Amino acid sequence: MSRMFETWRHVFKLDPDREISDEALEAVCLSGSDAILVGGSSGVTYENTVELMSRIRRYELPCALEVSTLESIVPGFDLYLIPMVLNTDRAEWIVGRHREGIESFGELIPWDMLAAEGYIVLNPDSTVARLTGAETDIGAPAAAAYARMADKLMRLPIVYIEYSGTYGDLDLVREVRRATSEAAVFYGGGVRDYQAALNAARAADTVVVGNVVYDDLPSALNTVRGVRDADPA
Ligand code: 1GP
Repeated sequence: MSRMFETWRHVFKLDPDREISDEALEAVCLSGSDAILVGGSSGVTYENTVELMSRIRRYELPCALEVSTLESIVPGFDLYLIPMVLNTDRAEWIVGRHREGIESFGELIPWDMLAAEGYIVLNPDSTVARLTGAETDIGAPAAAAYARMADKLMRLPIVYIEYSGTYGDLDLVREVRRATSEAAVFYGGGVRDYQAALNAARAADTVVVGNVVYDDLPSALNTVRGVRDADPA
């Protein structure tokens, strides 16, 4: 398994189903962010994933695919992140689709380029929560228990606190981080400016910034500085 994500403090998540101009993409890729994560909860196809990957490939930073459907797995990324939703009772999102993928691709899977993410989905209004039937109404103790399970029992290398679309409870994120020892804690959701990024970076190992790229690019670029400023010089 690749552990290249362990050095990532700031990541931009780009959605293949959304338009981004060449100028905006260049600004994002030259922003000083540590990596680009390609992924989305709906409308992701092989074609739009190839297209976005090849545009990002003009730049030097690492580029990872967060696999959401079997049809959109494109070769050529540096890393493949495999989400497993922990707080759902729908097994297809924990192990079901994964089993199908392993059955279909079998020997072709480059295991050393994969890393699993234990997702804890916490915004009930997000597409990912609706899609996966996530039980979002859980408190910090339950989230920390999921994280500990991911870290200690399942040995997942990443725990991903997903508030997609809304800024989350950073006390919960801190509690999750305290509960894990090996896994990296990713935080994503509603990081839209410098201060939100700085605070999230103090709570999590890696901060994922998505939507604001499409709504307010200058503010999105400031999140890189926010995350940098969270660390002592
Ligand atoms: C989404 O966690 C990411 O998967 C980032 O969330 O789009 O709210 O920044 P936002």
